[in-house]
Amino acid sequence: MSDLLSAKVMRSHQREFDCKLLESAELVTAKALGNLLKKGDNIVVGDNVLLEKIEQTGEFIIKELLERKSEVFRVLIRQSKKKVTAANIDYLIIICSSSRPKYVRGILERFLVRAYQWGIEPLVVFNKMDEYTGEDFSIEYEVERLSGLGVKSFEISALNKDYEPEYLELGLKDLKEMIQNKTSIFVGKSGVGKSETITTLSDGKANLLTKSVRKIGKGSHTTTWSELVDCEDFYLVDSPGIRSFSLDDIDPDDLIHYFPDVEKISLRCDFSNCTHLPDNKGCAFYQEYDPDTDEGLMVHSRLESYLMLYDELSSTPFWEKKKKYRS
Ligand SMILES: Nc1nc2c(ncn2[C@@H]2O[C@H](COP(=O)(O)OP(=O)(O)OP(=O)(O)O)[C@@H](O)[C@H]2O)c(=O)[nH]1
Ligand SMILES: [Mg+2]
Ligand SMILES: [Zn+2]
Repeated sequence: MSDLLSAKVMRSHQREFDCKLLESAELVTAKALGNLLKKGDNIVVGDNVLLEKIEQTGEFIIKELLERKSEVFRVLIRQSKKKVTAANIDYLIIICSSSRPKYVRGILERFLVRAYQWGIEPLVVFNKMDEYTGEDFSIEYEVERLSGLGVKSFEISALNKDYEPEYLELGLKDLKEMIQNKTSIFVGKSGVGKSETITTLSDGKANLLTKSVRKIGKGSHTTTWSELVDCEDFYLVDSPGIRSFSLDDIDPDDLIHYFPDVEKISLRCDFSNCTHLPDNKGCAFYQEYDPDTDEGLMVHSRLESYLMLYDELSSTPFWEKKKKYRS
């Protein structure tokens, strides 16, 4: 048997994968053997694999899927298993628009839940700053709120590379520096500028991969739903696979673990079954944080997001969903 080659999965089709050989940076198409696919999760973009080259035919076969350091996934409640859409992601880049479409804090909060669930560090990008007026929301308040969670925010204009941050310290250059040698996945509402930002960050390289893969790859590429954009010094994913903002695959009782700041305070409530409503006795949120102070306001606004999502997830009890899907 010939030596195995280390490679990274750049695009996935049904059973064929465009892989980049790590040593030569050459792009090749590789097949996965049936038993590898059946054993566990599918092979997804970002996966690190070992390939064997069949000398007679020149074909590449994926022999081994290497351990993942992170996974982007949803839970398939019916089958009680995870559906992974990307692997080995370092940053979840949540793009918000500062003009149109309007900034919606609720969407940001949902993606933060995913970041904590997946164990991937979130970075928040306020794009379209060239059109920011301050009428719809205060970016300074949002940034302060995020920094209270330990989340970094960047202020950019994907269309105008020379835009300098006015309200924040961090801009496009800082974002680019941050993602060097890392793999980042972009999420956000349609129209916020994910593709535009990827194009800007990649300095036009975003299109190179598509062209070269088309040349090498076989058959139609219309089934492609996710790809890793090779920017030489870093990788970016613009994934249509996670466009849904719904969190309904999360057990409401697990939700608090994905609000680490809320969870920390809730441990100080007098009763372990405290529901953190204003008339609850001994609730740490009302005893310790006055909403009339700056800090209190932020704590209560995070609590509000948590309670709203908890209600939403509880409206169809998790076990009901499970039963419904099972029958
Ligand atoms: N003024 C301004 N417009 C921008 C900026 N970034 C993106 N746009 C425009 O906003 C529109 C949407 O940008 P896209 O990059 O396609 O948005 P997207 O998030 O990829 O949207 P989907 O692919 O639908 O999810 C395009 O017309 C962009 O040119 C910006 O910084 N400033
Ligand atoms: Mg797009
Ligand atoms: Zn409480």
